[in-house]
Amino acid sequence: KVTVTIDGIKVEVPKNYTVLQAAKEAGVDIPTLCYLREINEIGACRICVVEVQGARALQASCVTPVSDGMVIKTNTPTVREARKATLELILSDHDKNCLTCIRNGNCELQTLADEFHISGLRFEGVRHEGKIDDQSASIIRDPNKCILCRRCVSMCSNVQTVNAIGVNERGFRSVVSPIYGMSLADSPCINCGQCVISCPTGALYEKDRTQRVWEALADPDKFVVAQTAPAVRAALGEEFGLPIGTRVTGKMVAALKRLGFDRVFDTDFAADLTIMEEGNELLHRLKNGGKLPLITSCSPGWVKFCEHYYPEFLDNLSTCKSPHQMMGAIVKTYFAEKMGIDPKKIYMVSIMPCTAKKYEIDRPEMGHDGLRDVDAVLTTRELARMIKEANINFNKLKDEDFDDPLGESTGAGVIFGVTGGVMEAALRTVADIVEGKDLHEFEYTNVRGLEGVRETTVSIGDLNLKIAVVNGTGNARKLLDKIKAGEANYHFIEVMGCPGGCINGGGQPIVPSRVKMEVDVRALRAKAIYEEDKALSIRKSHKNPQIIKLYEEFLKEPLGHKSHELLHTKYTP
Ligand code: HC0
Repeated sequence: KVTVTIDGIKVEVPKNYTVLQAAKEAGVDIPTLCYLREINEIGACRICVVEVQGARALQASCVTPVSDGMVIKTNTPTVREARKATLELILSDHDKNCLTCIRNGNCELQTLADEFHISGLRFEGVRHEGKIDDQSASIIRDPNKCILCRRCVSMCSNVQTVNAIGVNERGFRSVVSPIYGMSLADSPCINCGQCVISCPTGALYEKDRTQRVWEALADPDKFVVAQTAPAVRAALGEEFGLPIGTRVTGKMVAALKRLGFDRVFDTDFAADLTIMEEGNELLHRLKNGGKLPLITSCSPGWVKFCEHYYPEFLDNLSTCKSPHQMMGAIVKTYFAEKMGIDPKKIYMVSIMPCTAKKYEIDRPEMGHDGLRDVDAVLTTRELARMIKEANINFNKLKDEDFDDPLGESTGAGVIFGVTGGVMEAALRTVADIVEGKDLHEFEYTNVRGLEGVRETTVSIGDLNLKIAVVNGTGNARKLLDKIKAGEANYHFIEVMGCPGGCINGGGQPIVPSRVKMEVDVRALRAKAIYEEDKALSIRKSHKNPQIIKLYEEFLKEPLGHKSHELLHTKYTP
């Protein structure tokens, strides 16, 4: 430990701390901009500068290590003036159309400009005029809003190891983009959107489909169906000022009904359906010498990562479509038939915490009989936008239930939203099938947690299943490299493309860096998911009465003919 004095306050902190961390400990806030805890700690923007006694120049607190006896001042005229000048220089080359910016009200640059009382701009000079890249199915890049903080680059390269974007050119001409100025659509971008939720400004954002959905809702010839992903309910409330980790399932359903959706179904139901298919796929592969490890394929960012970087593992991917695609296929067949609706009139909208789902629905595999399984994907943020636009007082809504029959779901379905959830849901069902009974012990807490890679062995009957759970494609890369090197082997692996799983998807509410410094957003949202699991009376997918009915009335059996036609696909290099 070392002792430092910050603004006259003495604190004892570990000696590997930075000045920024020590200040936090002392209760002193230092403004930051390029800083993103544990992801981008590079001291590039110099908003966080402080005076360190004895040092010749101001020091960037996010990268300056503490030393014993250090005396730091965070609020002197020199410090304030330096920070203000930096901010004004950034603003001098920034598109300042804040009122029409997607991040208006949730922009870290705007917040700082307000806090620093920027009332005029001293510097006006040459400005960048970059071209907006809107070719990707998921993500739009606006270089005119980019402040070169590199948060997105660190996320894309160091955490996700996708390396789709980097800093190109040098000096004033520097630009964050894919190489050779190509579009994100032509780059190895996996559409995970982690860059979007890392961006402090409006330089990266999702391809907004709210207008398309408004048009569908207004079309009397369309039967518009919504489905909501497991993780949306654990985060949507944040857009309306509710604390991180507030569950808003009932309000979310009520809001969707107010918006005019003809039916509101639950992707959790389809997650239960996925477990029926994928659990049996695992048992089938184990029994018949199929390709192992079986690797989950419900995260479209992960699937694209696998296609780009590890095509030799494509046969390992589960052939199950992701749950929301399965839902679309079932709505446009089973449900349409039951209701006597022409499937061509059904407009299927998936509300997802994910930007990659926007890309997934356009994949050629994801349709049948000339119809797309899903017609539009809205992120959690876009749904919030629609609710606000419709002037619905979200927080005052009374809880409502999902519609029948595809709104019924289990605790196993809801935990899909957090890393480890698909694995646990699958184990709950596989164990019952193998043991031939309704087991009372079905919480697999050893597959829970937010560590990047978790490995364990689970004994079920005669089976000793070696399993791994991975979140974030950077961790998937590590694990696959180990398998390739013959250093590890498994029967079943769950991979989610985003760190923490869908709760931290690229379509979720954007939490400012300064809040992420204080709390683990992922842990809070995960808690909400596990609470919902506990609150549900049925917690195993195969016990879902509507799933049982779907098989009786339509699919007949898992991995059967109809399932293959509608619910499965294949990924080829
Ligand atoms: Fe997920 Fe899903 S759990 S990918 O993480 O499998 O996005 O929430 O909707 O489809 O169910 C995201 C979340 C989903 C799907 C489900 C899966």
